[in-house]
Amino acid sequence: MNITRSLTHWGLYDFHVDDDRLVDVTPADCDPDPSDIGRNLIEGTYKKRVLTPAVRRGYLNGDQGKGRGTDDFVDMSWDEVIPMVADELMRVRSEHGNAAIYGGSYGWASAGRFHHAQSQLHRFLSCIGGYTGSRNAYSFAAAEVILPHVIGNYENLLKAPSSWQTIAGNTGLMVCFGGMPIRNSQITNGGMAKHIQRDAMQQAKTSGTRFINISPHKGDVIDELEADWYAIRPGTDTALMLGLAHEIISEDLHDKDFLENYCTGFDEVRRYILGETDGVAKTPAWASGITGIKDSDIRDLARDMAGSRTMISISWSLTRHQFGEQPYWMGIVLAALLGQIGQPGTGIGLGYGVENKVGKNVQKKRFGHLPQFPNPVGQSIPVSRIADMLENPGGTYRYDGKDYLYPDIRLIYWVGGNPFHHHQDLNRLRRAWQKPDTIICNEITWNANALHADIVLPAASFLERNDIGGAPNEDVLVAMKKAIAPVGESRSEFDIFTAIAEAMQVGDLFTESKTERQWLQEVYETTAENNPGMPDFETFWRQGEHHFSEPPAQTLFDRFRADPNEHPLTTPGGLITLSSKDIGHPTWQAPDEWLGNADNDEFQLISHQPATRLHSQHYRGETSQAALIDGCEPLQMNTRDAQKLGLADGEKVKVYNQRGAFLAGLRVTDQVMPGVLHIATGAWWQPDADGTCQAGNPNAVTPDIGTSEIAQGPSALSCLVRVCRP
Ligand SMILES: Nc1nc2c(c(=O)[nH]1)N[C@H]1C(S)=C(S)[C@@H](COP(=O)(O)OP(=O)(O)OC[C@H]3O[C@@H](n4cnc5c(=O)[nH]c(N)nc54)[C@H](O)[C@@H]3O)O[C@H]1N2
Ligand SMILES: Nc1nc2c(c(=O)[nH]1)N[C@H]1C(S)=C(S)[C@@H](COP(=O)(O)OP(=O)(O)OC[C@H]3O[C@@H](n4cnc5c(=O)[nH]c(N)nc54)[C@H](O)[C@@H]3O)O[C@H]1N2
Ligand SMILES: [Mo]
Repeated sequence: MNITRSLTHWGLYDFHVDDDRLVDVTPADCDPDPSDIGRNLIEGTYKKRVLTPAVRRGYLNGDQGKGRGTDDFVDMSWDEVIPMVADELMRVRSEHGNAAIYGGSYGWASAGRFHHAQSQLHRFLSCIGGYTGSRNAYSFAAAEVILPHVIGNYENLLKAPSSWQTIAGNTGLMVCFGGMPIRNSQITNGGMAKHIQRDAMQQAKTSGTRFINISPHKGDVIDELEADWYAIRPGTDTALMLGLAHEIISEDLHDKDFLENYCTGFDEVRRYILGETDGVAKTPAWASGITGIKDSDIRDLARDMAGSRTMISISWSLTRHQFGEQPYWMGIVLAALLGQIGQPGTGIGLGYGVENKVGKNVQKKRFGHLPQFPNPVGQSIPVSRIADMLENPGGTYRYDGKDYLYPDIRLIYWVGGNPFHHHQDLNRLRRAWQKPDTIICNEITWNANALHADIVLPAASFLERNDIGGAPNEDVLVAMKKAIAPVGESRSEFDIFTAIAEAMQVGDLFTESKTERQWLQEVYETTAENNPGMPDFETFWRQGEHHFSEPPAQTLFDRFRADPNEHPLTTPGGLITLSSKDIGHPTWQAPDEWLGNADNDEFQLISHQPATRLHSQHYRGETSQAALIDGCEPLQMNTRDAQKLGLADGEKVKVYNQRGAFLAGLRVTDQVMPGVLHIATGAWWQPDADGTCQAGNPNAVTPDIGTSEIAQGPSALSCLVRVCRP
């Protein structure tokens, strides 16, 4: 038995290998709260593996994409498939230009900084003349675009807000919009050695912080924190914030000095809140009618917030609604009214608990990575406008105040992400996916992503190659040593792109004549140059990991608070922009689909991150499978709703709307509010002949519309559905 330690997005583990087969996965001793997601790897590494290069039968017969998603595949050798890929890339490049190659390839891939799938793809595509890329993330695209206008550099606000250590002992009241579900803290992109969130939350509680959970789901804050639960209709937080602001202003509880010295544009927002510009005063009673929260509760909460040392936390999920820019903007207005931004334990932070790193003491380290060439095409689309782009070549779209044209995509190359898990309205995506001439992907497993491609190249998993892993705002750098031989004929990302680059006569440009080992040494040495006190490469590789010392606690915006002239924000005027001539001010806008316009038998479907896996990865693994009901993803429904529909816990149900349908296993509970359904994302999309997903992927029914013309982010959570027996 060999034990090899390696890193995943969900923690540091020992991989037990017997006769070149992974037989057990145990967490590293140093992790105080390890994640069970790791156990998925034992079976997940082998089940449904792509074992050889494979080409879709209809593609070989020239079916022009018609059979994508339904066809079978023909196994090929690497020697046959590499020239096929190289020739097709060269054909598209010469007939249509490099902009016709879509290499956006969004997705989480695996930990490891060298074989990182998208980095390898982007470097390779830049070597052959470039590609159309994507910008912003599914996670919080709306925030990425609005925050630079409002509060400047958004990175810290989203990923390194004031640390838990400043909350314990300083924060009287923590108001959590979207809660801070502990299931999500299992993850940090890039990996961590220690899960700190549960302990940090409990320490804050012990030191006297009171928690408020504003969410459609009671479980979004752990029971130990004894949070007061304000069940809110999804997508209406902006209205609640406006109601709170109205109460604070009309009771004269707002901090005029802060608004005067650190903000611009308060007067315009104030007039909107009080109803002077549109005749509608955004009173608590008004907000109550929209949010479903009692008028008196809104008034009490507003006074509590103004009378306490208050931290406002807003989960990233609020951005994944139509008009998802607004709650973040309005949340900043609310925090500005309280005037506590930049002081220890108070102000605003976006997404405590969303990933393990959020709320840690963070000093962002500079790590080495695979270097990139500039992309000669220099063009990208907002990440979740992919189906829109494929359907509308030459069409226009508006984004962040400007108009853009969609390119005409002829070839898609996808690695390290699963669009047939992550994109909205998958039936539309499947139709749009018929359009390009060719779709290539490197995949580990035969998931819906692989099944919708023409050419599938088998990728080795992180256990089957050497790499160096770590996240710059976490605590460890790990020598990710190969634990088993590549399964089947799979190859590492670097080997795959090296072979294609060589076939296209750009091998030396792509590899710089360096081996995997030489690249790893370079990645490591860049890291060591930027982080004093690290050993030399050979010692590091032998020792297997380097733990960084913990940086001091941080208070977000403390320097701006101390002297806004000396330390201005990166906004146009250096101050917090509550409103401006260019961008206006935050407003309440009703989404197209929400409980406010639902029919009696409609529900709002919330599709959240899964507790038992990372997105769709290792869906076939044991932790993920153990949580299913009769092979389907569990769907949470309120007890009253289930009684009304005559449905029982454990039953199989069908969830549907005009866009599609999926099956799920019913879980009846009082944790979710009436009118709302809660389901995890990530079940492998498996449509039957009618397009009903048999496994329970909610993106069978979610709407594929941009958040707004500001960010064009995904709006997965603004979604109405009905439920019946299948
Ligand atoms: N309805 C709804 N949809 C959502 C969301 C939601 O809240 N609701 N959330 C959205 C969010 S925030 C996100 S981030 C996305 C996540 O969406 P994705 O990041 O696309 O999801 P993953 O399942 O992590 O996809 C990673 C894929 O990469 C493959 N892979 C892993 N390592 C490697 C490698 O080394 N090489 C190659 N070639 N492949 C590899 C895995 O097999 C897997 O198929 O989903 C979004 N979709
Ligand atoms: N275990 C695990 N952890 C993960 C991931 C994973 O796949 N698995 N994915 C990671 C990724 S990529 C990301 S981006 C983050 C995402 O982190 P979040 O965006 O925080 O994730 P969600 O789980 O979608 O949403 C959190 C909660 O918000 C609530 N909510 C939804 N809509 C509303 C609303 O309109 N108003 C209010 N007040 N509440 C609402 C829901 O009840 C939900 O449980 O999670 C990360 N963590
Ligand atoms: Mo995400």
